[in-house]
Amino acid sequence: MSYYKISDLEQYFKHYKKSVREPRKFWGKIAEENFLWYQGWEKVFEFEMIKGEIKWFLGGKVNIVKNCIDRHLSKRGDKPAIIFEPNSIEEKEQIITYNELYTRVAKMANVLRSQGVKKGDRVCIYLPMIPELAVAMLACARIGAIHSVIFAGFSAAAVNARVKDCGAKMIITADGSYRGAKTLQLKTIIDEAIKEETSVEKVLVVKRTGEEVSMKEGRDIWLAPLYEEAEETNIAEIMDSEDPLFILYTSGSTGKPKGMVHTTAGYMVQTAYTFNNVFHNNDDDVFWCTADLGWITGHSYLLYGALLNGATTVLFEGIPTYPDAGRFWSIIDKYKVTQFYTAPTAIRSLMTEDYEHVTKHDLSSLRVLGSVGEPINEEAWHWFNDFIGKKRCPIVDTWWQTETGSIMISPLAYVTPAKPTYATLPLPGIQAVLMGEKNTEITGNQVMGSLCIKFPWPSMARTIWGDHERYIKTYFSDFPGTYFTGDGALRDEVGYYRITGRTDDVVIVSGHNLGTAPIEDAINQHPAVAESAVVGYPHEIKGNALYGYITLKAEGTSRDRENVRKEINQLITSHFGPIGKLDKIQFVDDLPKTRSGKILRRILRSIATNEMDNFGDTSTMINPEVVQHIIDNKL
Ligand code: 6R9
Repeated sequence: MSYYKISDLEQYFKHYKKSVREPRKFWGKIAEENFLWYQGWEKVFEFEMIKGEIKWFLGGKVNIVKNCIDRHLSKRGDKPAIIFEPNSIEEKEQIITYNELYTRVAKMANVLRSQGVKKGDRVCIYLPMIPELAVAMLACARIGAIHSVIFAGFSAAAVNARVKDCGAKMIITADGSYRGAKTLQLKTIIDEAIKEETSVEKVLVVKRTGEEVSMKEGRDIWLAPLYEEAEETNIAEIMDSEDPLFILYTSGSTGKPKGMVHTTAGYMVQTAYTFNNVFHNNDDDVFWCTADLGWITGHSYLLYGALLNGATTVLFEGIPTYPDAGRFWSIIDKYKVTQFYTAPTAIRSLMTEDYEHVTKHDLSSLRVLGSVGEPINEEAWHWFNDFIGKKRCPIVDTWWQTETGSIMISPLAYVTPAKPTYATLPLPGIQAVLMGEKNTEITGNQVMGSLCIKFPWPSMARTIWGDHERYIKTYFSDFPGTYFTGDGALRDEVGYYRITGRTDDVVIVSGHNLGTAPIEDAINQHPAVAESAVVGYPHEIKGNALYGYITLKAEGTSRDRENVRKEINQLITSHFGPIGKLDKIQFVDDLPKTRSGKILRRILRSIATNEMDNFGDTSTMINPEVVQHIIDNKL
């Protein structure tokens, strides 16, 4: 019996039960049968949740890049590993086979070693979505250096905070990057970020745009001449299962970002396993995840999960609207993409565009659609299903986090059923529970609570870099004995989970707990509405009342605002009764968002409650200019 691929619903339940009853056997077998180890482990896991101490595959020796590349070479050497689609449609794509990827990674690894990078050193990577980014991550992992990718849109201050926090020895960057019609100067931002003394000894610069850059003697080096000279083979470092693989920063609601530390073997085993099952992976597939490699979704599925399974993965440098709003659909057509994995924010924005952008392209290669990052509202779900998947592609609404490393709750394409706005069932190995006050588990169905996981899983982040106390406090203290996700969820009559948003997005109106995500979902069904965000603010009588920030579709802006207001509240009433009605509705041009597309409800809540002097950590915001505009027009 192999547990690596689930074939049908019945088997899903069997595997799930096995994973709960005999987790050692379940994960042990998956790890043993599907990966290359230098040396097997002595113990599958060991943990103490209260102390946030979790270890998997103890004593095992492994290198994740040997598993991503080397072991595929005999069978799949000529198969495309990475398809690179540049920002400009004038520039030619690159089809990088597994053989070619081996050579590129080996050369880059040799360059890094020649520049003094050793096992355990931290390397920050600040690169656009070009092959060098993937290659740099893999090269670090190959030699045991800990990569920390910083999204190449972050400000100098945000880079500075991250570089300092992890004590990076090297930064890998580029002269500049292309984003749609714009060019950004990356090297200048790095210069600014490390203008004062930091731990950084070397800055390795990739040439991309041909921008003029200043090179600091002794610190800054061009990659190209070193890379040309580098040897084409490389001996990988032998890593312990629990050696750190990477640090990835995720924003905290207050204070400084958290450097989540992921380790080698558990991360490898579970990203591979979930990729294979959630996306119904077949050998001739072309997988496309639109997330940037600077996010966990890019790490786990665009890169590691895909390569671990020997799949072909698309790396797209540009943006969905350049040169026109049909770019995504043209890429699907061009490479005959079979799995398309994107975010609700992208879907919501593309569905407001002319439908001709879609119909111009042949999307018949698609087999699976995926969504991640935020609750997907019903309207977006149906548009995705009807117009992109033509009702023949299962949609996997995948719930997970930077901290969880891999997908936790999601339909499995062609195996378990989907239900709009529901992440549905936990994957085998994931013991999801809903917790209520006083640390009690809420059992039964048709209930709501704080989403926790009561048993460890292999790809859990092991700590916050340099701050284990904060790790314990954030994830293991609210509901001792479990991992607390920070999200609220409800479980329906058949046991499917629906994520209702962060628990701080729950508003108590006249004593009723209202999750804001389902209310937004109702609002978004209004034909004039593009996007919405609902937050609570104090109210004399009700305790709290609801404040909605709403953007309208292009054709919606000409409609009478008062009517739209009324209709929105009628819609909400029809779903939740009058309790869910918004007391205030402000129409805005845009909502503040993180660079990965999440609506920053925290900021909107501060505005609604008049606490505008402290917005917390705003370094991840992509459009700070909209905030002032919203404040100026506040109701
Ligand atoms: C993978 C990723 C994690 C938070 C998470 C939750 C929200 C992610 C979701 C979802 C509803 C989904 N989230 N996927 N909410 N449905 N399918 O996004 O990681 O950037 O760390 O964010 O995103 O609130 O707790 P990360």
